[in-house]
Amino acid sequence: MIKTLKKQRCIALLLDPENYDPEDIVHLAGLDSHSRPDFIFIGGSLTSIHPGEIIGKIKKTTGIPVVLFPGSLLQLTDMADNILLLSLISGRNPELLIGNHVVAAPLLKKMKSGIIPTGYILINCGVKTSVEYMSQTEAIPSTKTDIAVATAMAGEMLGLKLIYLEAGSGATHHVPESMIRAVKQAISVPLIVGGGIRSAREAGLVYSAGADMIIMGNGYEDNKNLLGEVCRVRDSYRVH
Ligand code: 1GP
Repeated sequence: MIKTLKKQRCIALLLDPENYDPEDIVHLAGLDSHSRPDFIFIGGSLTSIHPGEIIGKIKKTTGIPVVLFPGSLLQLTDMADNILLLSLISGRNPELLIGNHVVAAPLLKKMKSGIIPTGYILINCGVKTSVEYMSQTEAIPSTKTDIAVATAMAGEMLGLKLIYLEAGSGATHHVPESMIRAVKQAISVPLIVGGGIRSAREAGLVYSAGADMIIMGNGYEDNKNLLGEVCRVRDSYRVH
């Protein structure tokens, strides 16, 4: 995934196993290349359904690469092409900075999925989101660009291969463009941005601020046509 992100702008569709609808897979399998996401992220805050089986079905039916975006250790599986090894570097919860990684390391070592060490940075964009509550951390205020920049820089210096600026699922607005722009200028690893992107216009603003990939979750669940519209915006940012 990192190689692809270094080459071109991308979009990932986030599916939560808790809201799994087999119709989504049928819909995704029928899309042409101009309306298909580059990746499907699977993950969520709660786990009553293990993502492994769903990932297998998505890969077989759609051929789209799947990335595990684990909400907790309970969701680990090697069915995905890649696993984001998330370090919640905006927070100060030691379990999410190193504790869970120690528990998971022996299992991850045996897995065949590519591990992507990821600096996960929560930005407060209007509401307290599930991830902020569940992680028992405080998100960086959306006005504190300097703190977000320093956090992303520290993540890269620690060796993380990807920075994820996250407004959180259901955020009232996406991460501000000024913050995206400043973070992008300060790092050389790919930057992904998600949370609160609800229209093709907003996707365009986030790309134009410098996001290498945007993540869309609720927007797709509410309106399946939005995916095609956002993919067209993505394509307009690709060099032809
Ligand atoms: C959440 O960034 C993702 O982790 C997607 O957020 O559901 O608001 O699109 P939305």
